[in-house]
Amino acid sequence: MEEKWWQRSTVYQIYPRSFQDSNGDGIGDLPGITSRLEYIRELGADAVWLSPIYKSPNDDNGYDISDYQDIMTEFGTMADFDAMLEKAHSLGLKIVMDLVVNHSSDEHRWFVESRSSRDNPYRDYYIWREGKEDGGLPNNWGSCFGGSVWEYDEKTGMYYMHLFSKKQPDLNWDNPTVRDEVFRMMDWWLQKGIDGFRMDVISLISKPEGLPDGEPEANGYATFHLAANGPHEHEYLREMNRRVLSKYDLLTVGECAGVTLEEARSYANLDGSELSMVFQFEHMDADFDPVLGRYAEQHKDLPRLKEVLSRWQRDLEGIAWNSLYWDNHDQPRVVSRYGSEKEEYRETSAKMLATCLHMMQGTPYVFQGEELGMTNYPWTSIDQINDIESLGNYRAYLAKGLMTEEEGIRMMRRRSRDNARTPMQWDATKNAGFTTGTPWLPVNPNYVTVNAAEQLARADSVFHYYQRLIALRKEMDVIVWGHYELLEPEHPDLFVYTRTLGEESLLVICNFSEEEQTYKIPAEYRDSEVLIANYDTPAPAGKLRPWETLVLYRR
Ligand code: TEU
Ligand code: CA
Repeated sequence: MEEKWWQRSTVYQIYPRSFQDSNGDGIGDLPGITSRLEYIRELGADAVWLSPIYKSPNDDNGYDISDYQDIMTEFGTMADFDAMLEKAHSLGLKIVMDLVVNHSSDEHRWFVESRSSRDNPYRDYYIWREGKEDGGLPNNWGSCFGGSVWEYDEKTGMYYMHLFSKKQPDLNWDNPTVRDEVFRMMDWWLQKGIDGFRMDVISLISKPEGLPDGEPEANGYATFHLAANGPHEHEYLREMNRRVLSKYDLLTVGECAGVTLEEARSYANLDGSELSMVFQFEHMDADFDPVLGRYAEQHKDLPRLKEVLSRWQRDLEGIAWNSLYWDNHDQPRVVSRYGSEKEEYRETSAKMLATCLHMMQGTPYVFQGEELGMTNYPWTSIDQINDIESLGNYRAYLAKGLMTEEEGIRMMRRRSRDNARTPMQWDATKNAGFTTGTPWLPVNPNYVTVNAAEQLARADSVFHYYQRLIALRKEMDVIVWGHYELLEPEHPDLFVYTRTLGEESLLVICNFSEEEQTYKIPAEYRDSEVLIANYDTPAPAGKLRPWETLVLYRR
């Protein structure tokens, strides 16, 4: 099969609000991004995924769009966008836009029309239902952000569905006019010259027939994931592909909440009939509490994490394409999650985690600041939190008596999406060089030591380590195409795997712990070249040091 450009690429994700402010209002913006594109080029990434920059009232920081063909006021103008796109292309960087079309903002003119009367022509653009006979809600699904997915609208006496906030009403994809509108809008952006789409919760667009109740969870509601992989999902994506995507050479990645491996083989099939790849969540769930889910004490379970990642490696090979990620704007920082925040180990563990992911098959995604080993924020009060999901769930859990305030704050430190959204740490000057004003979210106090300027100036920094990993993928077919095999599946602290392509093979060894581990390198790799490692001296025979990683290459 002919190689696609995105199969050897690494994507850098920007959360625009937190990347670079250019005018001192404390909010990142498009001119700010433009001024930092060289930095991304320096890292070696091939493409940038921009979280939403469209017009939005910012109930969910841009994931609630009120005009798909205009720019968010705080971020700049369409002229700023065009300048950014041009600069990116001149540097050889592709631009992948976030496409949020499972829902719009309630301030989008479609919804303003839709809610105005039962027979408005836009009524059927959204999902309206009557309450149950007994006066109950149309069904028992719970929103991702806490509470029901149904909001009662006085004006017309019916409920509309919102899988996310009530300011994010779900679009009705079963209405062909909605699909026409969305496809036309996508084409408009593609005509501008963008290089792909990251499709927000695209797995949720086809709702199941009859919207049946589900089994309630600890919070009293059935999961909104009941809407995942619905009856017309693949039909709609194939239609999108046929009518829009197939006309261009794009990177498309579907964010697929609730996706199974079986489903992914269809979404991300190498035949190109739907999308290039998906973001799956199974490995993100591997440390969740079995009952309380993600807002509970984490359970590091390396055998489980290995099982999940290895299964995706194995079962998509030759059939579909993987995306590889630890961090994004919805996840706590991976160093705080699976590595160490301790100063003596932070960088070592960040490099280990990077190696573990970047030696796998798929397209790696690096979220802003991950390449510096940025960590979670030490939140001390709920008042510091901005994220709608964190606030909604915090309130819901407290109201249900599932946790105390103190436990709630501890959960925010472990889990809040705002851990990923604190401003990018550029240098050691005030506000980490992010803004001259007051940043919209606080800057992590560790910016004085953890920042890009310091790391660019130091050869053994996390930044330069990522740079090497990204360059290796460019040079080595075995990283792109090698067959994956997991070794030591049951080991509680070591993640070890091989990649093999013809005569070439890699042995990837990762110590996911602060303890020294005993490990005997398999005989066939004893004299192999060290491709990359996070210690600059060889490990003592039969041992691995805290958070150690090394990749051995043999041919
Ligand atoms: O997230 C979708 C999603 O599935 C959530 O469950 C997400 O994984 C959760 O917040 C993790 O804790 C997407 C966007 O990435 C997110 O930022 C938006 O808030 C959401 O859709 C609604 O558009
Ligand atoms: Ca600004």
